[in-house]
Amino acid sequence: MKTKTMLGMIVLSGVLILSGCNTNETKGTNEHANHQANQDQVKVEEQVHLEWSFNQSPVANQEGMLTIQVNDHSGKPVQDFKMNHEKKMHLIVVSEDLATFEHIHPEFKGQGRFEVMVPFASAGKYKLIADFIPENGNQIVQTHWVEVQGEKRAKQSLLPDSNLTKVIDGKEITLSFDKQVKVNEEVMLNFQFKDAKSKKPITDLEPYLGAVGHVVIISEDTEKYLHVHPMDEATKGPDAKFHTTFPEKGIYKIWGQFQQNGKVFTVPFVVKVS
Ligand SMILES: [Cu+2]
Repeated sequence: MKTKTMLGMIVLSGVLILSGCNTNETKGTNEHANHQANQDQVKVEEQVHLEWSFNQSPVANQEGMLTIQVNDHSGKPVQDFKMNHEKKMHLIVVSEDLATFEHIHPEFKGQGRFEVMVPFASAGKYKLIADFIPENGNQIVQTHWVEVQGEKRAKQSLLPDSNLTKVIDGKEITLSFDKQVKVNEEVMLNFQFKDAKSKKPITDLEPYLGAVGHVVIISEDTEKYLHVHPMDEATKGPDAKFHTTFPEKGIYKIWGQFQQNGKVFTVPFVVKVS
């Protein structure tokens, strides 16, 4: 009975809003055209129950093996999952203060079971966000909190960036919007890439998980999760454009993930939505 109650709580806490061009059945320009229709479908329903377990209680600086068991509402394992951007499950791991971010891919072992090693840099609370599509269902997002023991670090406060240009791995990345960012209004995010030294536009971005980039956006309270895919998945730069709609006012952290020369890089931004 206790397990049942806990599962129920996990299901409830998994009710997140997904918006933006973030669904997966459509590609490229169609993605945007279907945006409205898809948005209704991705409301998380009680299609599945997730059981989250670690092989040992998680400790900072030690990788723990996480198992996620996905069962249907009658308790039977979900037999298969749709490929979604080259993976059957995407797992985002963020610290409570959003200072750390991991995007990893649990391996499907059959019988509804996924396994992955999860790294935790320090002690504290982490939110795990699983994003997947059962073979006969719609996209599902469910979340789970985990308390990590061991060495602590100071909590970082989330402050909006005054400058939306960052330098990562020798690349200068600027985030801009096509208009003022307001709640419930679709906005276009443009990531522009230059070589940090020569200032030359970067035009050799490589596909990462089947698209030029992936953008994950999480609200300050970690309750809102947006996974956004590009409008033109095939572009190589210097611009990568994404559409999204922020569902509530407040501060959000945005992580853009891109690839060049075989290496994935992650660029974080913090913005305020009024
Ligand atoms: Cu992923």
